Amino acid sequence: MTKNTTFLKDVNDGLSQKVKHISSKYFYDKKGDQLFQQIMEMPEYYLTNCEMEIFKEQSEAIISAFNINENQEFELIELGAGDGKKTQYLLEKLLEKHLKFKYIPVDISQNSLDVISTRLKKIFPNLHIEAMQGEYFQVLEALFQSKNPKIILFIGSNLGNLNDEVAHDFLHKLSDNLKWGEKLLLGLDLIKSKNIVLPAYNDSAGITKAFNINLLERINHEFGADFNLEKFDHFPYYEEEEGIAKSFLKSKIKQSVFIKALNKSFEFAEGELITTEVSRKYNDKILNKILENSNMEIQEKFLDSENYFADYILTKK
Ligand code: AVI
Repeated sequence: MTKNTTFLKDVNDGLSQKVKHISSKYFYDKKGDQLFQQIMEMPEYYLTNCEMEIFKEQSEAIISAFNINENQEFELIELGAGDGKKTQYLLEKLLEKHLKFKYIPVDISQNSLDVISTRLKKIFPNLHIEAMQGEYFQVLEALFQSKNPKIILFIGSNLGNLNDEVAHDFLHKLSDNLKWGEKLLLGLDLIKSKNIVLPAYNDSAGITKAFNINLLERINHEFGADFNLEKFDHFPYYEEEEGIAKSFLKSKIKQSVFIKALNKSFEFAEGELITTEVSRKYNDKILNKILENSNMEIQEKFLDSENYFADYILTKK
């Protein structure tokens, strides 16, 4: 199946359910990538600044925790690399130390990979970089072909966009591929109060709204659908006890939407929701539960000054 037919099938399946949903992995077309870049600049979206601070201030300590053998070339693999602006601090320090490594950014978006490769080659002419396009689950095998030791970066709380079961399966699969002592640097947003989390998913400039609605625009473009973008609202939700920020698209009226590529109409009641994203927030207990029996354990945790965000170093046992 091509990427596009999988997307079409997922749209059909998701909109045919009693509780409608479309996966957030489809947010990231070219416009979606740009909107996400803008979200990261929003004052309400604290995640990026907090993790940036950790990388800026604590890269030296993070590298120590990696326990790198200076005589051995290793691979630094970044899953969901995005724009690489945080990783830049780590790369700078690794290069300063003349450590031998290849940086492999992996992303679903070829566009993001092109941007990151061009930018990093300009800043670090000596950096050995080899980008890989694909979805995390699908590229794992290809990534573990080489015998060199690996350090995996999975930052930006990207894990949070997977529900707990999928996150569990993913980390277990990743762990199965790691050798004893190899590390995973896992950046996770921590559970905190609603008055901080909710605005991050509902910025006053309306960028997150545009990011969510762009999913419908994408379906219009790619599959000849007639979603009226004015007739859907961005609806964010967060409760601290649950610790999961959720985004929905809410139908403002009772309406019918035709998708040409499926030759099918879908009915929406007034106020009906389409789930488009979950962004889980974590604490040690939740992470340990997900890691149960994975043969990976928390070795160290780096926090920002507000204690909003954590970069965990996990070690394979
Ligand atoms: C990529 N991911 C970790 C972001 C998040 O916070 O869940 C995506 C995002 N969705 C809305 N704003 C940002």
